[in-house]
Amino acid sequence: MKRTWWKEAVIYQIYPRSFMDSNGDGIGDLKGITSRLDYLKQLGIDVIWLSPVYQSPNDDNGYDISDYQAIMKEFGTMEDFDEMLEEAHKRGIRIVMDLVVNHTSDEHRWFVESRKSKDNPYRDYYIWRDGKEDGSAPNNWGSCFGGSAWQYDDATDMYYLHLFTKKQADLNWDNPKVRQEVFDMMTWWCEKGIDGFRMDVISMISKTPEMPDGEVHDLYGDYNPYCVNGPNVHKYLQEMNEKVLSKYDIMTVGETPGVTTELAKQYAGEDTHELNMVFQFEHVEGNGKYGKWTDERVPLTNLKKILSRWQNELYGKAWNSLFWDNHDQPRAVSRFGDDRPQYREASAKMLATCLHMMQGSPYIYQGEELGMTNYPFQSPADFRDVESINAYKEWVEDGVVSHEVFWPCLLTKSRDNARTPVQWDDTENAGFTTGTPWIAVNPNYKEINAKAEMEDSDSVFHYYRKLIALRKENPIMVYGKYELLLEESEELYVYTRTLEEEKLLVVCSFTDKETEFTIPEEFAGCECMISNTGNAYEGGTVTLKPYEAFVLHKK
Ligand code: TEU
Ligand code: CA
Repeated sequence: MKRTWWKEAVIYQIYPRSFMDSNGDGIGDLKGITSRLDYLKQLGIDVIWLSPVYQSPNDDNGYDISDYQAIMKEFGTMEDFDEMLEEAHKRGIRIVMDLVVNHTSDEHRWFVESRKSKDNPYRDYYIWRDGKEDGSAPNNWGSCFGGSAWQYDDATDMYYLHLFTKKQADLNWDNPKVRQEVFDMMTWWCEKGIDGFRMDVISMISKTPEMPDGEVHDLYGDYNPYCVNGPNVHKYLQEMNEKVLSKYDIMTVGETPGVTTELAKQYAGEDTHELNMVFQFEHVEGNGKYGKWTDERVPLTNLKKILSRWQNELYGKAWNSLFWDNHDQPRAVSRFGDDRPQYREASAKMLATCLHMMQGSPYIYQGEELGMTNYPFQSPADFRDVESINAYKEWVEDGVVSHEVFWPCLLTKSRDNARTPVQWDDTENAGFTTGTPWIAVNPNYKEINAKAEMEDSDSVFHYYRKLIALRKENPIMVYGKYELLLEESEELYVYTRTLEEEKLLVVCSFTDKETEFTIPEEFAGCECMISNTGNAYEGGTVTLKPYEAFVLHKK
């Protein structure tokens, strides 16, 4: 397996709107990020993945871009960006940009032109179709954020495709001019000195031209078989690699909903010349009752099965990303751990251990390193996210399910859980802003905040710092081969990593009960690399505390 810097890197995701506000308007911004680079340096991360900072009308918080070469006014200026990049580089931190090119905002210059007339030079930049004979949408596809995936447009009496909101029009990647525009824009950013791209829904850029009706699972027809991993996606990524990516020493990660391990070997294969790594979603989706909405947990055995399959099948062939949460997911500790006060810290550290010891590049979502939790939403008016707002309307207000049934699902899975401001200290608004925050601050900021955790050597923050530092000293964490033990256990996630003579035993308890565990013979007397309890074990059968985690190192 080739050794590369991006396999060894730990990546920290910043959702700028909620990270740090520098000017009191309640919205996080670039100067805010620059002011916290020393914090990130102390944590020890190598790379920042910056969620979109481009000009945008913010229908989907920047994932609807109206100018790829301008900075969103609320976030600052291009000078602020350059300063942030320079200051990050000074500290040895790289910056990876979010590249959202499956769609643009309907306010992007290309779309403004495209919708004007059927013979506009930009017409074919987007996906236009005639309605059915009765005037209804071209097919039954539903958009990811509710409603039809087609929007009727008066000017030319045709529909355009939007897999996300109607202000996010899908680009037509089959048009070579579109590809060239995107590649030129990417080159422009690379020349500026950025360090890579996280590519939004890149598995969805190539659509099956026929576009038949999809199977109806819940409210609308499913576009997935016709839009995800479409016919030309690999061809287009290879072209992008040849024309742009291969010219720079950058990191690329494809956000690839619907990717399988087989396909990952193509998207992110060692020698396939597409991307460096993928984000796969199997462990964070799939058990929804109403579309993605559910309040149920995935059983640990399922989680292990999924993660282990990814570990084993990609080994030596392709590279994966590791994550428990991001800006689209609930908070890790609330979802996979236990956010009750007596268990929050232990379970947050346990989850970190479990993830960072696996093979792949670990991603930390802002606030995860503090063990930040889901938000206690009280009413639908608390939500800011277009997905949550639309879902409530479509499922509850339109009478599909009752408020009582749907509400716990929204609470559990709303993306806004991840989007409340980072809790910096115990002053008003958690030190995020001196103004009124655009989304409420979690009321638990007096207990959970960066300042308090930096002062406490036993905090979740310092545990993450230690894990990140260990990765730098122990190539086995990056390159060792994974093997799952105790497949059937619903309480314990135990695995080993092996690199030549060296071996790690990773033991993680996912339960609030004490559990018995027998340390395999070969690890008896081995050094403890990290532990969230401070317990030291010689070997034999031991009683683990709730959410205990430790790693033994055989050299
Ligand atoms: O998300 C795409 C994606 O995979 C969605 O299906 C995601 O699961 C969604 O948030 C459903 O809960 C990316 C971005 O990460 C997301 O923030 C954007 O809203 C979306 O693309 C459109 O650009
Ligand atoms: Ca601001």
